[in-house]
Amino acid sequence: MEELKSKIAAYRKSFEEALPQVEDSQGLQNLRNRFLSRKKGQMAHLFEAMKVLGSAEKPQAGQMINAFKLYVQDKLDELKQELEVPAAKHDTMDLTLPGRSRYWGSPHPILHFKQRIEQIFLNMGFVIEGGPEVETDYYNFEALNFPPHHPARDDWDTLYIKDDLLLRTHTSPVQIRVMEKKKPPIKMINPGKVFRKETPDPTHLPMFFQVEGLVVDRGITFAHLKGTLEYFLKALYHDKIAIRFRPSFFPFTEPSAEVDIGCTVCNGKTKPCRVCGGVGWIEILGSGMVDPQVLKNVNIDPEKYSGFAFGMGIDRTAMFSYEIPDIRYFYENDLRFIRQFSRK
Ligand code: 2NL
Repeated sequence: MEELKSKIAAYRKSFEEALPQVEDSQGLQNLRNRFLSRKKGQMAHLFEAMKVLGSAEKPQAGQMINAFKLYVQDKLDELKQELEVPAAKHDTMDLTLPGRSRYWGSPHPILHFKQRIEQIFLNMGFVIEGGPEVETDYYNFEALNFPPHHPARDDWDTLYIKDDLLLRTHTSPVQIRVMEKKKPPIKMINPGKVFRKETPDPTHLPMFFQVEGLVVDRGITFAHLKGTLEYFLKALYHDKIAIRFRPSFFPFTEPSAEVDIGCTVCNGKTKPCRVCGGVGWIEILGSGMVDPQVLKNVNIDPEKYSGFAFGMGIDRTAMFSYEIPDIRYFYENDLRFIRQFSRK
């Protein structure tokens, strides 16, 4: 019995020495044969040696040899897997396949559209300005010639913080602030957030983006307004886009005009068009010659200087351009929506 025990210990030791030397499946097979071969293996040898023991000792001896055998089998199976896995991986990996592309992130569609607009005006020599989102009644309404009881001043439309403090309802106060500080020539645009008291629906949100522009200098006429806006719209869409000017009214411009472009989807040819409703035209900009009273309010002499201004909704125009049916999609942060605008 003692002899058997020391044999098992010696075999175990030689197995443990041999195991880390195995480098490939051939080496593994050799080791397996050396220990587990039915006839000549070390295990067969041990079972042979057991035969000489008395019947009282046999069960314990059998247990010891079996435990050793299981141990050897386990270790060999383990090593077999280790040797096989990398080989299998190599066999199934198709090195000619293109790599998996990674998503790099992209500008939000509103930001992207805003940057396209900015670039067109930068190319025409405009500068980009900005200003506060919390404004006073004076900059948001008074300086812009809104009469005291104009409906826009109603707190039905405007989000008031205090009596004289409100969230700007348009970006125009920035132009007033710029005209107060810098004297003509002024050639600027100012994009930014504006706020209105609205219940969210497919075309309204209490916060959205606008971009406004202002040019003030000696001798600025409606022809400059028309040429600039036509150039801008042709750059934003394409040279052949139809453009029309319609008379309109704003408290801060006189005369005023709204600008429409021909529907880029149906061009007025299909009656119920999902973009223009079959009208054929889309209202895209408001504009006009700066009212002389507004110039006086910022101490610019309207006898010497004149100017034109315009404004447009960024969200609204992006919705139309990308055919997005609901403004709320822009702000839900659903990546399935956002990633459609990624520049791959
Ligand atoms: C629209 C129309 C407009 C202006 C904005 C403006 C600003 C100053 C003086 C005169 Cl300081 N005008 N801005 C002028 C005409 C139209 O916006 O539909 N916006 C979304």
